[in-house]
Amino acid sequence: MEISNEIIFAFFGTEETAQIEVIENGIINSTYKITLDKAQFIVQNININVFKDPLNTTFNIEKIAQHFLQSNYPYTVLTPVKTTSNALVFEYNGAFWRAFKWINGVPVSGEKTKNIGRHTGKAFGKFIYHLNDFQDKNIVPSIPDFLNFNKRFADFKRSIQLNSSQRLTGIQEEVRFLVDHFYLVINLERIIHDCPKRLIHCDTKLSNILFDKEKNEPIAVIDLDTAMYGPLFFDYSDLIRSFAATTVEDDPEIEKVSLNWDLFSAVTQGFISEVSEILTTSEWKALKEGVAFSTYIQCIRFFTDYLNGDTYYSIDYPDHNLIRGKNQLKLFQEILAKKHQIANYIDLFKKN
Ligand code: GN1
Ligand code: MG
Repeated sequence: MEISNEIIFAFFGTEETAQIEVIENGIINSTYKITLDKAQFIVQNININVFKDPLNTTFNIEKIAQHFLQSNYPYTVLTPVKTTSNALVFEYNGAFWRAFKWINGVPVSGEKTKNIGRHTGKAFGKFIYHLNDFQDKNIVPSIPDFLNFNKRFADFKRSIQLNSSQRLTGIQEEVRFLVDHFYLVINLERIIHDCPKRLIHCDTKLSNILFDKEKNEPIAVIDLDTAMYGPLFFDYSDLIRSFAATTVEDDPEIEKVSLNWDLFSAVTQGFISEVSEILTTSEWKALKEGVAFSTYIQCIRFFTDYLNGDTYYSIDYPDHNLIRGKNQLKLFQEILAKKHQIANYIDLFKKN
């Protein structure tokens, strides 16, 4: 979605000196850096196929920002900037736009290290910890059923039955494996039932943390679109999926995909060190039982989109979702293979 001067004017009352830069982060929204004289901002087009209620999605972020600003949250707060007529979202030609204060940090671009892993785990752990006492009934899930795992599976089954893009023949084996592992969802649902619902991030990947360039430490947790009430283990599981993998989620060299133990242990240590104080017995159990869960769900989501003809995720080439699905399937298998080792490692942090 292309940005135009009208949008910049709506938020800042001027567009004359605006310099526009595209920011590549995420596969759902389109993001721009706007520089006006010396001030910088983020302006974002909200993908309304995914976030069907862009105003409430942004309102959630505003409420979380207010909570953080009033607490001793240690990071810079992602803060929405309103339009000159005091609106959180600006509609223009059927598209929805919003702006944020600029945060002077950078996503990690080089190799993932244990040090970055510890910091990343800590950053997402602190995010949850500092929302421990945040009970706002007005938080509306930005995507209904985002954490409804039975529905994710039902959607997957429907895409198999419909086979609308005639792609099923090529992935029969993968589909069978995933269907055979549905018991994971059933087992997890039982544990989740006993876990408190917390405000979690739901997209805990490295690129959603901005680091201080000089100190190489986190300064902000960003991309709060999917922040909603749900089970804490999901954020941990997604952190493992995205951070502890040996390669990126769309690496076509599937044989390269595995779990890097050093990265796994570093990110786990960082995360648990921040949340252990608030974890319930069921949550400890869910961390162990659910470690491969988000990878399984992500895998199903990529294959569902592939079977549906690529209607959800943006793709760079025709088989992009196929590669993503295969890649995540390999990761899922690798995590499953280390499940006991992982559980033993998590137990090391449990004091009683
Ligand atoms: C999407 O657009 P991005 O990268 O922030 C997706 C996440 C997936 C992720 C996989 C709203 O996030 O759930 O884990 O892609 N966000 C949504 O890269 O579906
Ligand atoms: Mg996201």
